Amino acid sequence: MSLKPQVLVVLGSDSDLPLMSTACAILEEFGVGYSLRILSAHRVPQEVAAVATSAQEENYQVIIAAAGMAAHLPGVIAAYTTLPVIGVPLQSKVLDGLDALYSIVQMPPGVPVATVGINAAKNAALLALQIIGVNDSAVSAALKRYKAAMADAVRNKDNRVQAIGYKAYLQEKGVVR
Ligand code: RP5
Repeated sequence: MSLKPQVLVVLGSDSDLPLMSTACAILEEFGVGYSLRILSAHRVPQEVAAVATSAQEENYQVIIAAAGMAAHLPGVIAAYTTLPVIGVPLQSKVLDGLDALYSIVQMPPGVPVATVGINAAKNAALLALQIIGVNDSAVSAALKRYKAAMADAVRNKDNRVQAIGYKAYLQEKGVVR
């Protein structure tokens, strides 16, 4: 695994950073380098075009682009590059993220954006790692360990609920009914 930035993470605003910091944390956990930029398709369109155009020659493998509201950032980036672009629609107050989801997912034929769920920063980072893992056996092996740990966690929960019943299980988890 390398710390050389392989993932370009672009946010439409610094207000997107608290949520998207989860994606950065996952990339760090896997030891994959990334660059983080705050750029807006509407407020600084020339900079977006320049960054997207040069991303491939700068050796990025994949781009994660997150934005809320009329979220054109991932689609505009995809227009300027053949690198895979993962779009993250972010929740806004008025339309709850559906505005961003529709803006990102409904790309015209020829310019795909791999859209994850609303606010799905974690899945965006994991999908980026899976793309890198196609040609990086260390990242691929780390992803397999990650999935195995997830499966173990579910098995432990299943064993526990079977052992003590749902009432004690909820009590143990601090869920008040
Ligand atoms: C989008 O508009 C950004 O991605 C952000 O989610 C939303 C609001 O931006 P700010 O007004 O907080 O900068 O472009």
